[in-house]
Amino acid sequence: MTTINVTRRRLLTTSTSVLGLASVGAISGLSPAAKALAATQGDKAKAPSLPAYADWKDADSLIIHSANTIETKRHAFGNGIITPLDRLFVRNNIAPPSEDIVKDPDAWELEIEGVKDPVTITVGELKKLGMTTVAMVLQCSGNGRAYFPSNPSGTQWTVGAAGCVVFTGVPVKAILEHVNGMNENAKYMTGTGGEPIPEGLDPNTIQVERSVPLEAIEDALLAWEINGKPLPLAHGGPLRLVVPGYTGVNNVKYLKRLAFTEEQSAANIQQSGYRLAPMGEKGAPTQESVWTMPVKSWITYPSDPDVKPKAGRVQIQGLAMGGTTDVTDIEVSIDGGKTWEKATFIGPDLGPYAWRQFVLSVELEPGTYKLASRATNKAGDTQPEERMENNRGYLNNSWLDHSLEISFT
Ligand SMILES: Nc1nc2c(c(=O)[nH]1)N[C@H]1C(S)=C(S)[C@@H](COP(=O)(O)O)O[C@H]1N2
Ligand SMILES: [Mo]
Repeated sequence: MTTINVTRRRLLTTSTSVLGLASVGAISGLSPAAKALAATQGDKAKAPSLPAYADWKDADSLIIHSANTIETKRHAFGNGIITPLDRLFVRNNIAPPSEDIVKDPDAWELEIEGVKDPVTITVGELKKLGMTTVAMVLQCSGNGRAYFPSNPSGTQWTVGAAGCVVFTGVPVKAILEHVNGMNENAKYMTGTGGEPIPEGLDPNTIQVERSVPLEAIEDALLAWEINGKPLPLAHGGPLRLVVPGYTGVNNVKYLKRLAFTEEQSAANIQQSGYRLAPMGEKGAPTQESVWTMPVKSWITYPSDPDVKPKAGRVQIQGLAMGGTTDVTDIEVSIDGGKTWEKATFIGPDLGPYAWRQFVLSVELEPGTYKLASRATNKAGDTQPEERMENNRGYLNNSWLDHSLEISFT
């Protein structure tokens, strides 16, 4: 069954790629589990190569959808809790700025507005204001989009537009202290990306500028380091707004302006992009913005379509995240969700925003099993069986969609 699916996918990829269509979404007739497996491996035969700004990444671990959309293969998260940088996904909505901006990171300038004492400050100066570190899941709003039966437009991410990383920088609260607080009328924290905007273009059409509610300030930081390394251009260097618990897009890279605003950004990416639009409807400011992440988990082992797992004693492994609060429970099913067994969290607990590794030790007869995982967080939210339908395919946390059909020999 696996072989057939993969073959079908290759054929479809060949025919649709000419038109520039996303490949995985074309496999609409398959069950979520079959889609999940077919999609895990990307397309080795035709994989485009890594773009220059990310050419230091490990191509074998990645599905290169395009120069600006690169995902981690399901079996390539590794067995540790932190996602290695060379395997971490990359997403740019528009082309990234020149590599020159990370040559002298401390010289990068940030404008701070909507505060009592507005200031332009360098990264070098920001480093004197305070320091914090957070371990957190960075995840694209559209991660899991490939499993929506409605085939929403956008990158056909499966599970790999996510990683657990460690950011280090200055707390936003420390910055606010430095500028004597925000303006009284402020309702949002707005971050602006430093991509150059072509002359003559209305910045609102392409500028990556996102607003988040003020409650996000509590744990937010401006980061210059990721996993112990200076923030590379691909991940937003020299300076990135980091908002733990919020989806990828709210973590603005190449941050050139931080503002405390009464209104949300006027940019399209805020007004109509990243909205939970009803099916068939365009995004609009009246709809809910894609901000916080829901509870979610997925199995990572076994999931390599090139390796046939052996029956007998098997350690089923995966990753589980709480979203904005700790993940507290994890269950695994080997029969497609008919019955569930409690799995065990392993490894360190790096706080509410990080994911946790889990394992379930089982004895399996040869045969085909449908593996699923279902997480619950501290707020009592459990992963639903079905995704929440929305026009652009955001926030998929359906356990069924992320399940996998695996044959053990
Ligand atoms: N300036 C800027 N920030 C950005 C983006 C962008 O295109 N430009 N893309 C966003 C989106 S949609 C995601 S999912 C994350 C991806 O982060 P990563 O490339 O470090 O994995 O960055 C976010 N921040
Ligand atoms: Mo994203």
